[in-house]
This record gives sequence, structure tokens and C-alpha cells, in this order.
Amino acid sequence: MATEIRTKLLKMFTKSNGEFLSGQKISEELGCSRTAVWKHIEELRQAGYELEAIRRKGYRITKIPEKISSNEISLGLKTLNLGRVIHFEESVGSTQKIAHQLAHDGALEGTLVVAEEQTSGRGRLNREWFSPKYTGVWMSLILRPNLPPAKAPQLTLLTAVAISQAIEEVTSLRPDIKWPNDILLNKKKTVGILTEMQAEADKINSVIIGIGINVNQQLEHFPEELHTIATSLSIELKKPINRAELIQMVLLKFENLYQIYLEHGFYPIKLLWESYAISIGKKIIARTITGTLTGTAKGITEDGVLMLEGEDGKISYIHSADIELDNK
Ligand code: BT5
Repeated sequence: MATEIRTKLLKMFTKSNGEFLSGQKISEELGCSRTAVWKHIEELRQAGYELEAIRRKGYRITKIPEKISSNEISLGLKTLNLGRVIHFEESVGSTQKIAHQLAHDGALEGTLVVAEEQTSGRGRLNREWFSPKYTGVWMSLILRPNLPPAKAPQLTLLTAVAISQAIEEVTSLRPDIKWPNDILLNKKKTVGILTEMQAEADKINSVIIGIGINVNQQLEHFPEELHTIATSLSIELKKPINRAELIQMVLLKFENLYQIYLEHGFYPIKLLWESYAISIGKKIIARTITGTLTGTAKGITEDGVLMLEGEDGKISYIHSADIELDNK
């Protein structure tokens, strides 16, 4: 099936929200015959979609394929550079580790590592990232920006905006960003971002952006300790989401923002980031490696550094921390 027709058809089904789409309507929108519609539907079935067909009512998707493939991500991908080379793996320790090796070996900017499962997915400070099979997006993107190393943390914020925009586009849910790297739905963590780099004193060689998105897990799939703090897109939306489509959208949004960032600097990204930020203006607790600070989050600087105003009115600049809303 031509890529565009398939993308259009899947979009129509996504929009129809589980309702039947008549063969007539599909043929009109795709501009093809009813026989061609039937053929496209058969091809979707072969690709792992389950469709119900009822005479005079039409078609609806009842199940999307569990697995995705490198092909499915490439089909319908609208980016110029990002994700044009994909290393797709069924099961890995961590996509970060593979991406580091590829970057070290000279992989091009935009190279993407995607895995269906990670057996030792990593968070910041070597914390664990739970990455079960076929239900999430576990991927690492290699970038080679011409920037000083001190600017790399801005890319974490840019990534958070790109993922939030993609989630909005694909699901219509409005996510919140908690500085610096958490994306929340309903106050629960849905996405984690891990930015790492290979650099010399004054030059970045590569930045590896690790992205973990909980997509199709149900609550019972999460380990006990995450039940109250984690959620997935599908839990919030109450229906499964096409992971390949989500990956395509994340890459497209990322590429747009990245271009804006490289041309105009961080300011436009900062404005977008602030539109999703939940902790700004609120009382927070910031746990850093050197200690815990409390105060009011005043915003982020032009560089993406968090400004925290203490009780005494003094501003602390926080480069890296875990943030908790102070409900006292
Ligand atoms: C992060 O760390 O949030 C960064 C996660 C990055 C994961 C991606 S997946 C692809 C790439 N390859 C990797 O190996 N990693 C990246 P941090 O802010 O430190 O949060 C970690 C904490 O989140 C853990 O200590 C748990 O409390 C919680 N957690 C673990 N797995 C989770 C999940 N699937 N959903 C929500 N919370 C989770």
C-alpha cells in the first residue's frame, strides 16, 4: 500500500474514535474505488491490525498490532534527517548504551535506536527505567549540534516540548512538564527523558537523547512501587495508541523545534516550554546531589536553569535536581 494512503486511512480510523467508517466514505476521502478500499483494508489486516467489517456500516479497527517494525516507523515519517537511519532491536539492555557506541563509531546526526524492550533501562543517576515489551516507546536519538557542552541541558527541555506536542497531536491529551525531564498526565509520570553527551572541553561530539514513553501499559503491568506515580497514554485515553505513529510525530515535532533552536536560540523554546510547565509559581522541594532546597519556583532562565526563590527572597539557580510539589 502506498505510504500516504495507509497514513491517511489510519488517521481516519484514529479520528473516528472506534465508530464504523463506511466503505463509501473511505473511498471518497481516499479518492479510490470501493474495491481498492477493500484491498487497503486487507493490507492493514496483514500488517497486524484487526478490523471488524459489517455490511452497510463499514469498518472499524478493533485491535492495533502489538509489535512495531522499523519499516512501520519509516513509512509515513515526514522528517528530513531525524530517524532516517533506524537501529531497531527486539530486546536490549539499554538503547542509550547502543546509541553511545554508534555515536562513538561515527553515526550520523538523527540516527535512532528503538527497542521493543529494555532489560536494564536507565533513568538519571543510574536509576532504573521500567521498559516492558511491546507497550512503550524506548528510544535514543543521536544529535551532533555545534554547541558548547553547557548548552546540552537545554536539549532536555526542547525534547520535553517536542514529546508534549506529539502527545497532544496524537491523543488530544494535554500533558504537563515537570522540570527538567518529566512529562505528566493527571499528575503521574508518563515520559522520562535522559540526556547524555560525549564532549571535549569546549565542544559537543554527540548528544544522546533517551526517551521513554509509557504508551499501552495498563496499571497492572507496572510494578507495585510505580502504581501511584506512573501512568500510560492508554490508561489516560482509555484506548490503545499506535506507537509507530507516535514515534513519527515525536521526531517531526523534534526536528521542527531543533531547527528553530539552532537558528534562533533557546528563547522560543523557553516560551513553549513554559506553556506546559506545572511547577512554575508553586512551592517546591528540590533535591540536588548536594542537598535539599525549598522555595517557590520562579521560572527558568534564558539557559533553561531553574530559579528557586527561598523564604529569604534569595534566588538559587538549579542545574539538576528532582522536583516535588510542596503541598504543605
Ligand atoms: C528518567 O529518569 O525519567 C529518564 C528515563 C529515560 C528512559 C529512556 S528509555 C530509552 C532510553 N534508554 C534508557 O536506558 N533510558 C532512556 P529519572 O528522572 O531518574 O526517573 C527515574 C524514576 O522514574 C525511577 O526511579 C522510578 O521511580 C520512575 N520510573 C521508572 N520506570 C518508570 C516508568 N516506566 N514510568 C514512570 N516512572 C518510572
